[in-house]
Amino acid sequence: MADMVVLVVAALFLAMGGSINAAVVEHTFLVSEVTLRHLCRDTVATVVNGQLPGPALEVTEGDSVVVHVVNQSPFGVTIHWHGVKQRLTCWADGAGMVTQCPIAPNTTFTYRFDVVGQEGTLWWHAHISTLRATMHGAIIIRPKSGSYPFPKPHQDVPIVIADFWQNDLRQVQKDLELWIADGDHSKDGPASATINGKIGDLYNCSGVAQDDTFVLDVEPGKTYMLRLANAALSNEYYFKVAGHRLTVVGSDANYLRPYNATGDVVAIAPGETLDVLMVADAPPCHSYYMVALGTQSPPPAPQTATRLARGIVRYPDSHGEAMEPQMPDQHDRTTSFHFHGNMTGYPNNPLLPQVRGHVHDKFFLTLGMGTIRNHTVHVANINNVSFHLPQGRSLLEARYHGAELVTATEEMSARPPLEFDYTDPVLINFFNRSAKLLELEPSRRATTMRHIAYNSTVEVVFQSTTLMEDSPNPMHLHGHDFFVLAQGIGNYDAARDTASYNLVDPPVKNTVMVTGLGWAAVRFVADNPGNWFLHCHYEFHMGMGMATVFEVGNGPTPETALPPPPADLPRCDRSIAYE
Ligand SMILES: *[C@@H]1O[C@H](CO)[C@@H](O)[C@H](O)[C@H]1NC(C)=O
Ligand SMILES: *[C@@H]1O[C@H](CO)[C@@H](O)[C@H](O)[C@H]1NC(C)=O
Ligand SMILES: *[C@@H]1O[C@H](CO)[C@@H](O)[C@H](O)[C@H]1NC(C)=O
Ligand SMILES: *[C@@H]1O[C@H](CO)[C@@H](O)[C@H](O)[C@H]1NC(C)=O
Ligand SMILES: *[C@@H]1O[C@H](CO)[C@@H](O)[C@H](O)[C@H]1NC(C)=O
Ligand SMILES: *[C@@H]1O[C@H](CO)[C@@H](O)[C@H](O)[C@H]1NC(C)=O
Ligand SMILES: *[C@@H]1O[C@H](CO)[C@@H](O)[C@H](O)[C@H]1NC(C)=O
Ligand SMILES: *[C@@H]1O[C@H](CO)[C@@H](O)[C@H](O)[C@H]1NC(C)=O
Ligand SMILES: [Cu+2]
Repeated sequence: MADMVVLVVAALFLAMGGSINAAVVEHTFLVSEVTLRHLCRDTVATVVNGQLPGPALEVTEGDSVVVHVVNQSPFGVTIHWHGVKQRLTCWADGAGMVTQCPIAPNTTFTYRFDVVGQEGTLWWHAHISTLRATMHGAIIIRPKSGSYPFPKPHQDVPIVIADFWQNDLRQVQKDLELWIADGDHSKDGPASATINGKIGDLYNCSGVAQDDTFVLDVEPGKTYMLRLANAALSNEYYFKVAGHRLTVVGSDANYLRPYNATGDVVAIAPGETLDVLMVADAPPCHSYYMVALGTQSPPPAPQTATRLARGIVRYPDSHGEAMEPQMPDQHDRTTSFHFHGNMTGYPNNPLLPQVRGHVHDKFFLTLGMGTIRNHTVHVANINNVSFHLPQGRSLLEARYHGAELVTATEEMSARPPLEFDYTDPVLINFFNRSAKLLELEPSRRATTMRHIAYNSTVEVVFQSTTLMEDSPNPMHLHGHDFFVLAQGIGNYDAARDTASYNLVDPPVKNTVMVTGLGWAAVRFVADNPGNWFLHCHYEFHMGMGMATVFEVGNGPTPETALPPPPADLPRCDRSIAYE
């Protein structure tokens, strides 16, 4: 295990209008394999600095971040700074084969970027293959002024929800690329959920309870800011603390108008973050479980074992059994839909006037599953095309150097090729496929991209489909935040649904949870040149092709154009295994 090297170097930047203070936050991320012992078994995992979760990046808004990644693992790796806007630093976005080739074993690469105009919680994770299961950590961004739009909390508490796998994840990934539709996948699943890397107290090893529990010690009367991130590969989670009110004040490093979560339960999709205030005002003679419960679609969708992790909120005088919270049902979709629907932002966002004005590009994107090779191999897709990563060179390098790719790219269509009843329940059952499903499921693979002119206002309506399953889709865009204008159940109808758009105070997010039987509408301003991945944050949907890329053009001036790549950008070496 290597020690984390953290240097905070004060630096003075001369800006046009005078001088401002900003710091450089510098870390070394040593990537290596460690053996974790959980549930009676040793599991080899690729981690950063010997830790799971990895080190938290703590910055003040306006800081510069420098992270030296030293790869001592046997795999090519990249690290994505999820939600960091990366203005003019697309090269540091870390999306494998989209913005860079992987950092080869025994080599290093330094990520350099600024964190500007965002406050709250984000997270970082590996963005190549399934390595993010064990390579992830929180990013905490504090306001430069020291003041929040709510009373300053007593303490920050990062809460990273994830899942713990005992399968060989590289094999799981390979299986995805050739997912045999009728194969046996019952063993493909995490062994448990985790809170801050700990599996809790619900699992036994040879009949002996494991006690590996995250404990938050609180002082009565104080307010705690729970900084939640969902790093799980595959599940949305409900999170609740027995006996405590949860007030939501931010998400995806944007402030929200504070609201009390109905039933004091919050819903967090993979990729999402939430800032939640919790006042330690419960009777201090008890301790209280915090529970993270994975959700899943009801049958006929295939069922997995319940995913559940517990931590404890402990008061100085706690004794006896901890109190348990009443959780929603794991099949409950309504609580999540309303939880997300209750988010509103602040009306003073500088991009809102542009978002209210003329929309240059409108996309209607269907999200679903399909098959290739005469119904035998399962894929996920957007507008009926399953995204295929390019080989040998990243999309951004191909663009920058004007080079051809081995695999040609094609323009992603603005609308799906066919109109059908996207949320028809007859399509869900893939164990016993209807004639309609057999007709609609054939899909194909391609590397799709869509060119967007600099400074365009873009609208994307995401429509989940019930093709072979009715799971929700947490859609994540790199390099930009978007305004979530509306969501609904059933099939989107522009004539009817644009009337429901919130153009007054929409929440600003980088990940939108698109409900399984419905749609969500977002808009953003394409003010950041680069090649930006747009994908579902369910690892398996992404791995199976539910993705595409927005290629945002350069602006008219050097200050609005993508600069050259850093000198140490990893070389694309075809001999390196990218999985
Ligand atoms: C990386 O370096 C180590 C130690 O020198 C060596 O054992 C290993 O084979 C190297 N790995 C690769 C892929 O070159
Ligand atoms: C663990 O053991 C306890 C006590 O024997 C039992 O009540 C519980 O159901 C077991 N849990 C699991 C996940 O096997
Ligand atoms: C949340 O609930 C508390 C206690 O009931 C109340 O004092 C507070 O005003 C509520 N906050 C919001 C934003 O509704
Ligand atoms: C907000 O939550 C409440 C209670 O769950 C729900 O009735 C309401 O429909 C939600 N609002 C939106 C816009 O989803
Ligand atoms: C596709 O699969 C069906 C059913 O297994 C089979 O009858 C048919 O011949 C196959 N078609 C092709 C072109 O391979
Ligand atoms: C498959 O579905 C059809 C109707 O859609 C039904 O008649 C048949 O019994 C189902 N078969 C099985 C094995 O469930
Ligand atoms: C997708 O395209 C294929 C081939 O063109 C077609 O057979 C299939 O019905 C389409 N499905 C959907 C959902 O658009
Ligand atoms: C972007 O577009 C808006 C609205 O059309 C315009 O006001 C603004 O000046 C443009 N910004 C740049 C940098 O081109
Ligand atoms: Cu998805």
